[in-house]
Amino acid sequence: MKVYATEDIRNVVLMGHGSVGKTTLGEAALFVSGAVTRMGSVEEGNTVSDYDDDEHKRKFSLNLALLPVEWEGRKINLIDTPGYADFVSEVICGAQAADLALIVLDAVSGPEVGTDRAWQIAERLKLPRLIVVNRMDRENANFAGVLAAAQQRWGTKVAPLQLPIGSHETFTGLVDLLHMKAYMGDRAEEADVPAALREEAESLRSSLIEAIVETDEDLMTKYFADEALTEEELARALHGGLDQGLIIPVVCTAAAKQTGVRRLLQVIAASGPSPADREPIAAGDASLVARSDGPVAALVFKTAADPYVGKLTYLRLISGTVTSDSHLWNANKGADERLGTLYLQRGKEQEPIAKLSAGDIGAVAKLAHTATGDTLCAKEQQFVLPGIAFPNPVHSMAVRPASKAAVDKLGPSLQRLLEEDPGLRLTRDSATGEVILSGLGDAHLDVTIERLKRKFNVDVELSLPRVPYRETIAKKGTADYTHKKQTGGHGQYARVALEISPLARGAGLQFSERVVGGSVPREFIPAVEKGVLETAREGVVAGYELTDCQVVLFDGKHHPVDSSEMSFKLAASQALKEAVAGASSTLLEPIMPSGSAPLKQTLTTSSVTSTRAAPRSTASTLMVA
Ligand SMILES: Nc1nc2c(ncn2[C@@H]2O[C@H](COP(=O)(O)OP(=O)(O)OP(=O)(O)O)[C@@H](O)[C@H]2O)c(=O)[nH]1
Ligand SMILES: [Mg+2]
Repeated sequence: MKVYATEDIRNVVLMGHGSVGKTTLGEAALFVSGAVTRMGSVEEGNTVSDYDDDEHKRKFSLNLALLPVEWEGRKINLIDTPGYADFVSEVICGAQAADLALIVLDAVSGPEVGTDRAWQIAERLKLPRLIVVNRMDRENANFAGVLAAAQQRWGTKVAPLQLPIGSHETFTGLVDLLHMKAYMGDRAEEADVPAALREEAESLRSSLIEAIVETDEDLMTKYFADEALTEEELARALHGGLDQGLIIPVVCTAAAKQTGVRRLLQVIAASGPSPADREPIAAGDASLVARSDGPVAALVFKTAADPYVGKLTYLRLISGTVTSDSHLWNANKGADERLGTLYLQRGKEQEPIAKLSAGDIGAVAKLAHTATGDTLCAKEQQFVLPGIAFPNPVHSMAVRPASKAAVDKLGPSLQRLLEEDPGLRLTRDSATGEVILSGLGDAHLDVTIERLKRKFNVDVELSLPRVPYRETIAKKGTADYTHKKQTGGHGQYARVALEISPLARGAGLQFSERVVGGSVPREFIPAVEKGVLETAREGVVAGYELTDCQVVLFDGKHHPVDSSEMSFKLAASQALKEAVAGASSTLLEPIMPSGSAPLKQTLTTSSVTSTRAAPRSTASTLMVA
């Protein structure tokens, strides 16, 4: 593909609820533009976008995919994203690299939960929007109903740019309301507006013109002066209004049949914003605009692992020009990166390209230090672009290697998956010692586990994270335990008497001694303490750490030959267990830090203060070598 100038680039993210036809729309765009010679389908598992085995298996998208097409002198970088909620990080990454959001609606169900999620992301990133009512060939397709629902949800700036001709089996084309022409079939053959639709088209056109006029003062003046408005003027104002988010045009398609797809590409090419139309991006004190002669600044919006070229880094060039075989500086990591070949990425395929103009999207392989959200720039002129904000994980499972072979491979393999998937988190729960994998839902973790197996042949088991309960006591207890093994040869002997008493919540476990007369020689007291602390850590009653009590060694006995540190440690351990057994042991459940709803109290009145027993949220992050 040739190198396109910034003004001729369109970065367009496909967003919306699951299963509304985003991937199919991308596939149809590739097909009608000639980028592919055969149209694949999600059912057959041969679309360019859903190339991952897990996507084939599930028949829905899990990753974002780049689908660049050329149309009417423009390079349209379509970015397909998943509709399934668990994979929203991919949607956020895709939207971060785009200048226009295509909000895809189903022609029967209209706006849905996933649509609202997509809308919020586009709103937060201030992305101009275009609404596509797809699957018009379905039974009960209802363009007018969907349009009304969209206007109700998002206001009058939602305006129809097209009127479908027919629906379901009779959906054969559409009327372009701006030019008042009909475009028939998958090849969008130009025709007159069908007489039966003329009246409806006229009335819709006037509401479209009103919506366009409202975005442009000069045009407003002419309009109210009843002066005629030319199509060029309207097209220019539509472009401006769309770019500023003042108007949200609605078009219609049946992607599976490619009907309406050529006109959609035409609308994007003619009216969609180019990177040069976007607001300057603040990077520290600097303010960057999409100029190829400007300083180099690129945002990394995706990291993928390719079986052939290895780690792939997707970047959106905010400013400047980047060429193959050059060096860039990772401003976040403070490290040099050698860029090998620059690629145009289409699905899983790479096509080498010489350079990228400002505003364009490309990929490079094998960067050493760079992760999603980083900025690449020139070492001499450094910028840090605003990073990418990801939602906090909501679903956590403990992960364990399922076989000996998996033990060493687990850490590095999970790290690789974390690089690719910013929605994942890996932590170690300092309270239970478990490795916790967190994500945006159970499907998210299931897919991650399958990828571990498929990509790295690592078998793991997932289980609900252990709640870091604690054990404590509700009343005083004592125990006097003798450990004795004297069956000839070097025997073992130690007698330990302990007293335990409850302490305030959060006090932890405290050990002290008030041995008199050397009943327990000084050198063995540390062994007693060690025995007490180890047993407390393992838990006495239910295997949870014993806490918030005072343990006092107050008496004991030793044997001049058979006593040793080991025998006193063992005796201390047993003595503690016996003391707890008589002191009304209690299970404590962690409570969330203040301000969050406390978990239900366990058996007794007292509950853990957050200082001693670390609730899950304070778990430390695991660094895998
Ligand atoms: N009848 C009809 N079916 C369509 C059309 N477009 C897509 N489909 C079907 O709708 C289903 C979902 O299509 P996808 O392209 O996977 O939808 P998606 O929005 O990418 O779904 P997610 O990846 O889950 O977000 C598939 O069975 C498609 O064949 C269309 O225009 N008409
Ligand atoms: Mg899809």
